[in-house]
Amino acid sequence: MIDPQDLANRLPGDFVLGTATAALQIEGAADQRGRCGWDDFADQPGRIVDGTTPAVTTDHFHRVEEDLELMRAAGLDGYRFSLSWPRIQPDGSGRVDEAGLDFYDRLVDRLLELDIRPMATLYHWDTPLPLEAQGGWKVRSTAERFGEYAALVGQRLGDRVADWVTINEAATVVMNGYGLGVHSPGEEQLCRAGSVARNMLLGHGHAARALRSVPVRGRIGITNAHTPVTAETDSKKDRAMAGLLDFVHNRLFADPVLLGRSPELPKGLPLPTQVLLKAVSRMSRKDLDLVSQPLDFYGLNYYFPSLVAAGADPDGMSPDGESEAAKDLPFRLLDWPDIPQTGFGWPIAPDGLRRIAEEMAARYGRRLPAVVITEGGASFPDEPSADGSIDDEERISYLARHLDVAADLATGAVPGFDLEGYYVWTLLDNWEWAAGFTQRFGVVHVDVETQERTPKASYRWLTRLQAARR
Ligand code: IFM
Repeated sequence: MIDPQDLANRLPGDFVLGTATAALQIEGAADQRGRCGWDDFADQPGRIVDGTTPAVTTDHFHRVEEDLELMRAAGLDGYRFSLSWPRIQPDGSGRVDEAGLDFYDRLVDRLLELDIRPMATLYHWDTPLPLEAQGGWKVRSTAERFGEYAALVGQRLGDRVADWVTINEAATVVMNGYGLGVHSPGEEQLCRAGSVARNMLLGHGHAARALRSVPVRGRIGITNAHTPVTAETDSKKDRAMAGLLDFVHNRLFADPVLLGRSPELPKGLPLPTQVLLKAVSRMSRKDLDLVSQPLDFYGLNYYFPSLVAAGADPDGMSPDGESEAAKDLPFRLLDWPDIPQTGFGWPIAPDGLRRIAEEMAARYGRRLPAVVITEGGASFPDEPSADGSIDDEERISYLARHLDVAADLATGAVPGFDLEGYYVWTLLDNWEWAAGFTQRFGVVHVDVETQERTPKASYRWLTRLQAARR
């Protein structure tokens, strides 16, 4: 077990250690915001494993002071939260709900009072329902609406938010939401993947430009989830499919944003796959200029590495659930032999983080700005013991081992990859999208019946680590 004191000695003094959350996963108070695509999705029978909805979740909207106190008491340096677009702009355009904006205004003020660095994500998957009804990210106009929303939020919070993330994990939205249908809006249209990705890239571009022109005082970045990809065998087919997954997760968004050019399709892809990615592989110069404005930091979410083989899973299993469309994918993901897994079945492999750092430094060189790990964490079936305590040793080990690699990356282990911080996913056991409350990622347990918060052993470990750093 890694000693918190040892880790504390190795993390630079200005390294930001915080927790990350997303509005729809914790806020609740659905009666005080507009509806979003996920509200409709969750209302459809069978979509969410345990039948729960985002209506109440952890009721953070009403318990924000209690949750801030948890952060303060742990001595956390930063807090990454997302702004609920439908709480601020219920129709996704035009009218602003001032009460919604007030909530975030107060949140930012309180964070600053507590000396916790505020990082605000503009879009963490809660597309306002009226926009979703008009085509969501399938249509270019959503990108423009997103830019307008970014501008109005920037005007209100731009003097105090330290870091802005435009979009969180666009690849997950493209694949799970529009391609495989296991997330909102539940569409199984893999053929749309290229145009949805292009529109989300444009959304990022419009938002970054809007924030710059306000101008906001904080730094601007984007967050993508990256996974190092390994082919099961050295066969041509397996290698081509590893290239495809690498393209989707590691380059589809990062290449246009950081290099200002369309990502090059890997060699050996079957023709239908090339066709469906056409929209993004042939973006116009004007679009690429919008998308590739210089960023102040790059947000990296790292959870696990991927092992890939050619050929669809005959049962239609995608990593995030069953999907008819997954039977049309030209690849499937495999379990890693001999690597322990989280509750979600994700392999626990801190070395994958080092590999991603090496790959990114090699590919982007000087175009890679400072990096912040905007999410990392693990779900485990934590159950309170008889005395009410929750001893989540596996999560402590997960965090310690990943922070150990982070400490190396923050001190020059991979030249060109300058790591500035790590945000633990997540503070509270939250509503884990299609998994509802069946996957618990929090360092604080939440009883969803009573809303009682119980810090787990991992929360106390983080507290000790932060105390040791001071
Ligand atoms: O809960 C999600 C989060 O919303 C996006 N990144 C991955 C997390 C764990 O699945």
